[in-house]
Amino acid sequence: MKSLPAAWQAGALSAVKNIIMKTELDLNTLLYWYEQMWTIRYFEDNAIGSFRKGLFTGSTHPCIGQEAIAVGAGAALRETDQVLATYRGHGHAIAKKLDVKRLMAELLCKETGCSGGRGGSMHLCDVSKGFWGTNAVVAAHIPIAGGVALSNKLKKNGRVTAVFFGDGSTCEGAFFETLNMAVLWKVPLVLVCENNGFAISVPTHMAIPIENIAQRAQGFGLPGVTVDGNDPVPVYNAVSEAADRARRGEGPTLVECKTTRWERHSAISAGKYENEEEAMKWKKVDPIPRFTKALLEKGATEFQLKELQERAKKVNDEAMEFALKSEYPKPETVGDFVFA
Ligand SMILES: Cc1ncc(C[n+]2csc(CCOP(=O)(O)OP(=O)(O)O)c2C)c(N)n1
Repeated sequence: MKSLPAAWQAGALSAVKNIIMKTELDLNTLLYWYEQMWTIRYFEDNAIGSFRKGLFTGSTHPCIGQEAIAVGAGAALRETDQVLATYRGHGHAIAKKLDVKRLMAELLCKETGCSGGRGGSMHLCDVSKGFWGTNAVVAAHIPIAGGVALSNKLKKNGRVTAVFFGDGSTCEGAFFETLNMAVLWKVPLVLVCENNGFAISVPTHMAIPIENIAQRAQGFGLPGVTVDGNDPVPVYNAVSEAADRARRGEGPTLVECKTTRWERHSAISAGKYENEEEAMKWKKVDPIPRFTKALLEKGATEFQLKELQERAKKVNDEAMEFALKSEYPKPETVGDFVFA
């Protein structure tokens, strides 16, 4: 595999304007985001660790390095709004306030899991929280999200649907078809592309001949914007604006968040960076230390930050314990939730 493409060097990202110090957001809100980012990071550490210990099979797709998108976008949405995501969706489920215990139990396929242990890592769902699920099929959830958004429009309930997907998904027909209909019918949909520079082992520039995925919006008549996805504040600003626009009845917006994928594509697949030195350089854009620095400059104390990080770890330690102690679904319940 080739080393990281030039447009993806750490320098290119840090050149993107960091607007955190200009934002109106208060420190407490930003501290909550910080805790959420750590909650996602520890969750993913536990997910990878559990897989390696053989606590579950299949696979798992960590979003380590991409936490700022889930947190920034999640903060821009209302509790009643709906979210759909890909298999790389643990962070989005946490940002949508799903119970971390039930999420970890789902990864371990336990009956206490959010999907009753039937889904595992790639099929997390809790409709009561507006989390309409993660999906293993690339781009398959994008038209579903369009349908959910259309239903909001017809019901006039003021809800917005946000759908998260990778750069590779934007090569699928389902993505283009959804854009076309969503613009035509002005549905309240926010499309968030998490451009992490790779689709499994294929660098984005080898599959997509344009600089920014947001340019794809031009051909469909909707606004497209590219932001630094390793900072939750620009993500929050862009998704807030997109959600406001959707709520005003003006239709969908495409928000591209440039980010990094630290780990291999998934716990079982290829796609580890060939050039480790390059990958290490890349890690300099880790959203957590970057956000830490910004928070300290904004007046947070080291002590406050340490406490929040520890709390995030404790939540995950407890979730792990809960998941391990939970039972597997009973064999006689195999037909439950199945309809024909
Ligand atoms: C329809 C379909 N085609 C192929 C696959 C195999 N596959 C799983 S993930 C993936 C790459 C997707 O990359 P991207 O959309 O950039 O998302 P990322 O994994 O980087 O978050 C592929 C090809 C699949 N799951 N579904």
